[in-house]
Amino acid sequence: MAKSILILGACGQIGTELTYALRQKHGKDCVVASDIREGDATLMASGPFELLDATNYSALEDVVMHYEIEEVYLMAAMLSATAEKFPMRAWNLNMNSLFNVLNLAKEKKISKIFWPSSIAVFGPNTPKEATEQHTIMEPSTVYGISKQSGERWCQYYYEKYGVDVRSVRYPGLISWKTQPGGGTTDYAVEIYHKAIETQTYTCFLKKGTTLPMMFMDDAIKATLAIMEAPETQIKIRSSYNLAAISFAPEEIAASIALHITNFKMKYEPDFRQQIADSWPSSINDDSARKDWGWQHSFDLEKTTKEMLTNLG
Ligand code: AKB
Repeated sequence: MAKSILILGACGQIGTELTYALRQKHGKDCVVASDIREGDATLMASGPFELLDATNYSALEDVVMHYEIEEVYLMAAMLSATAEKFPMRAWNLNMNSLFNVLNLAKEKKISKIFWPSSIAVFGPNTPKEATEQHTIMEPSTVYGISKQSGERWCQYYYEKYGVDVRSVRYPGLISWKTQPGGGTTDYAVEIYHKAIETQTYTCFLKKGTTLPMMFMDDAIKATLAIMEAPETQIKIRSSYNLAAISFAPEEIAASIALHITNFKMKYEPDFRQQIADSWPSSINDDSARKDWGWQHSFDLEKTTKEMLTNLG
């Protein structure tokens, strides 16, 4: 029998594409999308949708019981830049939604969880290059603190209660279907929109700020792969390092200029520079590659081509 899946935060940058991918794989009626507000017309027409606040345990439990949900993908979160402005709101959203799904699994109302962590779990004292799976963390942002705490709780629920929770540390994600909101790596999406609209972009990070990034198709592929892997292959229950490409603003600008020859970039770093400076510039994801066969497909050139073709 087909399994029932619930996506929390289905209208966001990752949630939208995850909803389409899971519906294609399992059939549209098996995948319930939910968010605190409705998504665009295409998403709303693609299958069942519930207005749902992931921090409201009883509303969440009602939806889970009504649809006999087995798997939950918790994509609702406040990202790094917005979380610095609203620390308590970020903490409440990011932690309470996670506790709600972990407790549903502890009570055997659902059987599997996907929860995304982030490169934001690392901090200024973390070695920057090829950052290892297990290393100094000490995140210095509200978002990073919530993701690191979340990782500890995932591991705890797995060890104490046998909760099957799986997670990857997403790098910055580049996509054209839905815009990101409130992140530090968002510049790597905005730049394509502005390049097409005005052939100019003012970057809020300075030259030389190299960050780990990934095209959305790869992120979705990783998410489906870790969730489908046999339980014995999941050896890390906090969250797996996950990597594809790393680049600085001037490198993405150069890759755009190969297609839009009059493209010009200016730099006006703001408060997000400090967040970016606290994160690694590249990630070692050997464990994900070894344990469940992770492989990325998109380099920067291929990403730029996809973005410009689909947005143009
Ligand atoms: C952000 O910039 O906050 C996110 C992330 C790296 O988790 N994209």
